[in-house]
Amino acid sequence: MGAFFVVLVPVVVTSYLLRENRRKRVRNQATTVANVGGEQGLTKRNARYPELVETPWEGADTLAALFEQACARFSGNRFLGSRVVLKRETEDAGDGRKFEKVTLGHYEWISYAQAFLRASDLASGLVALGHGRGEKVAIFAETRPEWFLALQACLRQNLTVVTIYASLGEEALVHSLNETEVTTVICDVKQLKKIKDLSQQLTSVQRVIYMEDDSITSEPTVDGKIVACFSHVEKLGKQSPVQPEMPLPSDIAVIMYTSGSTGMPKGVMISHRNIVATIAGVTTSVPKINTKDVYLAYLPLAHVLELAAESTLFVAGAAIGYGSPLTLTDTSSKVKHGTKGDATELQPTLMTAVPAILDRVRDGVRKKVNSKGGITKKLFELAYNRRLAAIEGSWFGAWGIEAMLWNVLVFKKIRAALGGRVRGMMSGGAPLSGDTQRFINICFGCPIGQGYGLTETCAGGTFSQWEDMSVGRVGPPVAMCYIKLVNWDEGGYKYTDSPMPRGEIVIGGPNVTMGYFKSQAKTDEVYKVDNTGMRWFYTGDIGRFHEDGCIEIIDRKKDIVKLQHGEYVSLGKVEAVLQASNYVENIMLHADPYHSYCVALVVVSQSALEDWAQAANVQYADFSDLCSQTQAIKEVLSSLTKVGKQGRLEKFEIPMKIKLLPEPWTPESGLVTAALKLKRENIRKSFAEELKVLYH
Ligand SMILES: *[C@@H]1O[C@H](CO)[C@@H](O)[C@H](O)[C@H]1NC(C)=O
Ligand SMILES: *[C@@H]1O[C@H](CO)[C@@H](O)[C@H](O)[C@H]1NC(C)=O
Ligand SMILES: CC(=O)N[C@H]1CO[C@H](CO)[C@@H](O)[C@@H]1O
Repeated sequence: MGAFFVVLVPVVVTSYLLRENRRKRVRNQATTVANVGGEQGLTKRNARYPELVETPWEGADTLAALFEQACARFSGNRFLGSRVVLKRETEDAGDGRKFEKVTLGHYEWISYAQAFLRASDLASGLVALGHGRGEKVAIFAETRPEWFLALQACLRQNLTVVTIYASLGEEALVHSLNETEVTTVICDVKQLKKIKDLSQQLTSVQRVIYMEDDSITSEPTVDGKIVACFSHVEKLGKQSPVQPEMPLPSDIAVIMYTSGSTGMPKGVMISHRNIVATIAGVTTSVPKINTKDVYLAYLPLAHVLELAAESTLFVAGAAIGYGSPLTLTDTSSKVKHGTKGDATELQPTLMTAVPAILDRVRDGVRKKVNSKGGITKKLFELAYNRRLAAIEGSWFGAWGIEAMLWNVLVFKKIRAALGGRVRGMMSGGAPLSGDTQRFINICFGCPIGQGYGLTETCAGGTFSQWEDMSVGRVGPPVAMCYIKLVNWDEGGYKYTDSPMPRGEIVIGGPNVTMGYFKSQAKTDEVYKVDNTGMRWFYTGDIGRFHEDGCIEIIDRKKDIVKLQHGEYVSLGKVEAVLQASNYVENIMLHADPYHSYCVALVVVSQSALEDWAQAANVQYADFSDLCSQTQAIKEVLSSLTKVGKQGRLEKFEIPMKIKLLPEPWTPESGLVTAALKLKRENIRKSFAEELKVLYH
């Protein structure tokens, strides 16, 4: 017993001191107040640097220059990896539905030097194919090495690249290509079909270059356009090389079309200076990215988050292995049973994920543990709660040996699902729930760096510190930008509020983009230039500064509705709380200013509701029938009320009536954005009838 204490006490004391030390460091280091121009407010910047950072290293002030220099620095290193499809099969699910299953090979890599040669050849090939100076190229494809090579090829010729989410509708596609007068489209085979169908309307497009894959059986054609495959264009370029035309920092590198919550998508003009500043900033936020890191790339590169992440990794000389959301793990839907998913094959050290994906990972693990039941479940719960207590600071659980024990006994198997080597994840695009953050921290044993940023700020904004274990916050400003809070009087938020200053988040610095393409009026609404020439973007998000300078997003400007009796309801805030109900897959709160209460549309979790129905002995024909039953509605409503009360919502904030929807909301249906944020206007329109009934 005595010996036990001799060992235990020093361990506990040391770990306590280490933790206190870490807390202090976080508190002291995060931010300093900055003196800037523009609208009055409270402005902070990252305290680790005396000035905003603008480039990762001297002389690398465009993405094209960075690429050339990184490829020379790391020439022999592995750079871009991908897997070939060995076999495609169609499997019957038994209920008439058919699923495609693929068997994929090992990762095959090209080095930095090879990537540079291929991008240079492709750049020359574009010229040889007739693409003119100053004309724009669109890349319209899923994430893969050729996407990245195509981007770098264009930038080397000072060509602006237009990017479009693959999930935007046809109308949006035609609109973006037409508005930017794109003459060459580089796409994958899947998107080629779309281009073919729409070719009549794509009047400016003259050339289509497709990235070949194993599904091509004959040479495709598109009416009235030159069609060439990727490798052919590379070959053309090899035969007739041309001098690069390197861009300036102020030249536009990318026009990124993002789905607005209303109307046609808007093209955000991102300059080389913008992207380079973002890379410089993110590099300072993720600790020690280096040539040994392996990154699993699978999110759309047409999303600024992924573009920033991959760009940051190549500047560090890391290896980037490409995968897809449908083949991510051994149990992903498209992976042939018994073969390896991308993560287990690649064994990445770093990954990026949007909160919706992490939520799914969490639910998947929970479901698996619950289905095993018995001792497995008990052990998991014990381990989880012990680790949770440790992370949240109860002194005993921080004991390192215990953590090791749980890792070996319980978490190792879970970690193996992502290859077992992940040392950090980056999350962005939407707020991550505290519950999911903790779950990933514990089960995968790695920190999650949460970022807050927008396409309009080239992903720049804030990024949480690796060692900061608190939840619900998005960290201090990244080293390349200022974060300013300004008053929003209508919502009652002031930057002079105490103890925490609150207000609309305004982002300024070299990362702030040049505005929306051909849309000066919209640009002027949300961008402002101050008397020192600094650009500021008004995000519409409401945040507050914690004592250590970290930002917490607490509200959204346009999502506030004033009810009949004058109470303000913040839709986003309430939805975030109600999301905690296990019945909720997705939820949209609706508040009509002409009524005194709220209603909600709830996309229900099929498994949760059916489990309840079975336990409660409720009979139903099919899931959609179950969703319409009064008893089911009552059950979900009472669950919402319960989590609402736990989340300290006011009575008027909790929906009084709800409609259960059996069908999920997907980007294809136009009800959520590609980043899975609600498109309120579209949802309101689609369910106008249901909403009317709820207010009846
Ligand atoms: C790059 O292209 C843009 C648009 O065509 C042009 O305005 C700019 O001057 C070019 N930059 C250089 C360095 O030639
Ligand atoms: C394409 O753009 C031109 C102007 O650049 C416009 O007149 C035309 O209506 C547009 N067509 C479509 C299909 O959007
Ligand atoms: C175009 C732009 O926004 N330029 C600004 C970039 O940031 C620096 C400060 O770091 C300003 O001086 C520039 O005006």
